[in-house]
Amino acid sequence: MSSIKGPSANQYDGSALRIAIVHARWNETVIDALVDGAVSKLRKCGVKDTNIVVQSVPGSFELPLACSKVIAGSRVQHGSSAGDLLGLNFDSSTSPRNKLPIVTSTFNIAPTSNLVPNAPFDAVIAIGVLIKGSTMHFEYICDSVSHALMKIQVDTGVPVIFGVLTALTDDQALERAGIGRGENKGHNHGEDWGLAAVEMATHCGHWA
Ligand code: DLZ
Repeated sequence: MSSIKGPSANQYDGSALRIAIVHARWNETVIDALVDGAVSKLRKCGVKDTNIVVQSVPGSFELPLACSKVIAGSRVQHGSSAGDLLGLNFDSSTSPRNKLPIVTSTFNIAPTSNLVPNAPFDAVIAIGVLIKGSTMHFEYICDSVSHALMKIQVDTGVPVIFGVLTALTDDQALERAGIGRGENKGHNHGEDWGLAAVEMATHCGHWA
């Protein structure tokens, strides 16, 4: 019997949406697959490449601050470069995206040209991969990051999609990025996060 888990597949039109992806760089192979999955689903939903901004941070612990700055930075006035406005030294050259054909051919990740002040993001996808080690580090980061990301979306009203894998083993992480080592490659959860971003961004403004 096939699995009953997962969301039902509604289709949304993302052609008018602007979405940011903020990802950690720890566990890069898995991150790369998840970010690819999210970007490809955004595109399938019609989100334009110029309206997809990808930023990276060192680790998952840095995701909440970066998401919060990305949301705030896209709402401030014209006049400065986005990097200045964000107060973060984002550098797209450090993103794993740069190593993939998707980036070098068509995907515009340049943060300062893409982050248009006064063009707020309709949703942010926070992507990280936490894999349990031998200390309590994993538990502390999982707990603080999930609470902080929830608080940002509730406080700002901008949907923040929880794209943080909290895996007990390397294999769990690989399978949830669709690149499992066994016969079953698993499912790429990045695709679900892309779809969730478009759905939340589409509906969010209409619930008030
Ligand atoms: C330090 C650390 C460790 C041990 N493991 C991970 C991990 O599995 N996934 C991840 O995204 N980040 C990890 N980090 C880095 C922290 O998130 C953070 O970047 C550092 O503690 C600096 O604040």
